[in-house]
Amino acid sequence: MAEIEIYSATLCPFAHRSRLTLLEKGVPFKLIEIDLQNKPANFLEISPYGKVPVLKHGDRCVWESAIVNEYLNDVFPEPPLLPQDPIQRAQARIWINFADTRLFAATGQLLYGRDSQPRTAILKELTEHLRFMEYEGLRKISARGPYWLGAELSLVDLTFYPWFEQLSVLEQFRDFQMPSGLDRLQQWQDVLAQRESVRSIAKSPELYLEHYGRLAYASRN
Ligand SMILES: N[C@@H](CCC(=O)N[C@@H](CS)C(=O)NCC(=O)O)C(=O)O
Repeated sequence: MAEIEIYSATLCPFAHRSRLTLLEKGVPFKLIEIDLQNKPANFLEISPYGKVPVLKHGDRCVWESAIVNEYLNDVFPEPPLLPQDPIQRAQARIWINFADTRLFAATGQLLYGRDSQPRTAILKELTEHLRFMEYEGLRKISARGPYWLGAELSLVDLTFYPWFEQLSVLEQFRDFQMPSGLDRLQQWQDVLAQRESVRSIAKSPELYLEHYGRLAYASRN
């Protein structure tokens, strides 16, 4: 089997999605940590967008975490991390797209935005996304769970989870408060937190706070 390398950054939630996928697939891989403040000179040859994650499989590279994860699911089909049924598969992809275009997009604006939108508006938007996830997602699709799509773990779980691990940053530096009453979301998070893959790369809230504080996100308060 061609060697697998994953280019990651210690606290990158997107890279964590792909590391979790590799771990859940039980695929051996080499982890290459990139210092994003001091990228290697040849980094663009591996990562044309200059970002992590990038998966190197043999001499080919794949980037963008959602695409990396689907690639891994295609090349290493066991255990399957997307449903076989086309409509359920489409729904899984809709949630993965929701994570990227709504939850993580609003979070990026909150952390790095340059005041194009008032903070209160973004905080409200983020709250609406989380309520949507609870009421249109978990409560409708998988009333009993424990995972996003029901009994089986999927790429949807691995895509969303890293956001929750970094919640302390939004609370501490951006006045975000998790809306109350999102019980299924909390249960789902608790189940994910217990998985071996998640535990093996989990970082503490303090570590995230220390890191983001050092990177001056805190000073844009
Ligand atoms: N849409 C991308 C986002 C990846 C991303 O934004 N990675 C950040 C780190 S968390 C990065 O590499 N930033 C470096 C840069 O933009 O220079 C994905 O899902 O892979």
